[in-house]
Amino acid sequence: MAVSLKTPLVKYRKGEEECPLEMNIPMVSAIMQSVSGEKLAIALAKQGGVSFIYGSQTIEQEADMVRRVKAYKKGFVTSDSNLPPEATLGDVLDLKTRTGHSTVAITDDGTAHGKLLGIVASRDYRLSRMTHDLKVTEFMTPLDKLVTAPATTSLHDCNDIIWDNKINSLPLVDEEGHLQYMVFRKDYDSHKENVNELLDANKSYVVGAGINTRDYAERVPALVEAGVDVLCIDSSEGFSEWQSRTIDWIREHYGDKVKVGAGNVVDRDGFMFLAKAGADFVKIGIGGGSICITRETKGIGRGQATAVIEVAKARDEYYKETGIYVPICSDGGIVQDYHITLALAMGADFVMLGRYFARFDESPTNKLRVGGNYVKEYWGEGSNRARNWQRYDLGGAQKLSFEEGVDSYVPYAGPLADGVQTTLYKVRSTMCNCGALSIPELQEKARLTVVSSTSIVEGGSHDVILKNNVQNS
Ligand code: MZP
Repeated sequence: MAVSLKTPLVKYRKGEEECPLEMNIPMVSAIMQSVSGEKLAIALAKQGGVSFIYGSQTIEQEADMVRRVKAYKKGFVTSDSNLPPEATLGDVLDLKTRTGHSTVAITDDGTAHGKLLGIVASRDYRLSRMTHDLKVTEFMTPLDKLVTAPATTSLHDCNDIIWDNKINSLPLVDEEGHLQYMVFRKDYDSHKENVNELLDANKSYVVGAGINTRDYAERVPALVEAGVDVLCIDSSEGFSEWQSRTIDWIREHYGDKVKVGAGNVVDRDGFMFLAKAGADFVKIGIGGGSICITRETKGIGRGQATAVIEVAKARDEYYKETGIYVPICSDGGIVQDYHITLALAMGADFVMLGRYFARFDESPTNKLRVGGNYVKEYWGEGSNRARNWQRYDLGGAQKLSFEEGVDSYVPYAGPLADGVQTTLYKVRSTMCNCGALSIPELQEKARLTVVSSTSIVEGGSHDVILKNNVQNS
């Protein structure tokens, strides 16, 4: 399907300039301890989205996480048995990815959909699969001939490796300097530039990070120094002078170079306030998160769809007035995959998800077996477990006075890449149904209609006995 899910992450003068930071998919991960660690950030960036590393940790810890994501080299796609035997250099791949890989395909854009430039294989791979995929083995030569660099060579040293034109190989080592993979080139010379560009150029994945309105004067410089690409003020209530002051401080010290989103708001006034304050994007949502009990405890918030529709109108109005397009993010409450498409159709430029990403292998929480099923832990930033008082602080005491979030389990869902790819197939498919090949086209063409609860029941399977539910006696 030739559907583009490209979307802007930060504001720009639409029609006059390119957006300085775009995403290939409209998904970002929530600024939460139980969601956005470095592993998830790398896995999501590989799919074209962006993680916001959680801010409810020390400045040093957060900056270190950002640094490690940025140190990870772009251009590698993990794959294994799904590598098509007929793959040759230059092919466009659509690889299914999974962990425990034994081969890595190097593609020109670092995603599974890019052009195949080379293949990295582990020792195991060679032993177990060499005889099966003859075409793949064309990229390989016997292992003993491949060790052309000292075992201490690190990825960063690729520049210095003297290529042996006969075998066209490059050893890659792990963090401790042990040889892990070899890069093989079939006809190195004709692809030299591509390979050099990927392995010598310091391409890294885009990563975001959460900040708060208290310690920004220390946290922002540390994150910028670590290489962060975009920041977001993480707060349950964004329509506040504290956010405006935080943005002012960033503009004063970094001008427009440091990108910062703000939120959360739920109406036109909130959006206008943050847009005028200089936010690079605005996040929408109060009380709709799966782990959130803000509405129950404080009685504030708004239905997510109502909030997104109103804020999207305000964004368009602001663009007409100023020529500046400030992207908006629908944050929280996504349960079904189609909720993402709905949020986009209602006007969101991208969505932020917590529960969704917490379910995957790469989230930083424990995988447990509960009642015969695998689950992962997932807790709110307003829970006693996270104790993120800065997110809920409105200028009072420096503590979490009462809980606004719960500690919970979510069903385990395997590797992120598989989950995200399935979700996006569905999003693209719905877009095709609406005759839309891009997100702006979806927003223009989709027809939204209010449905009754009877219609929702009708929309699922009904009045049949599902075979899966029949107990064998
Ligand atoms: P969800 O994707 O799990 O439905 O919602 C995730 C969002 O809930 C986060 O991005 C954040 O805005 C919000 N959140 C995080 N912690 C809490 C809480 O403890 C919360 N109340 O509402």
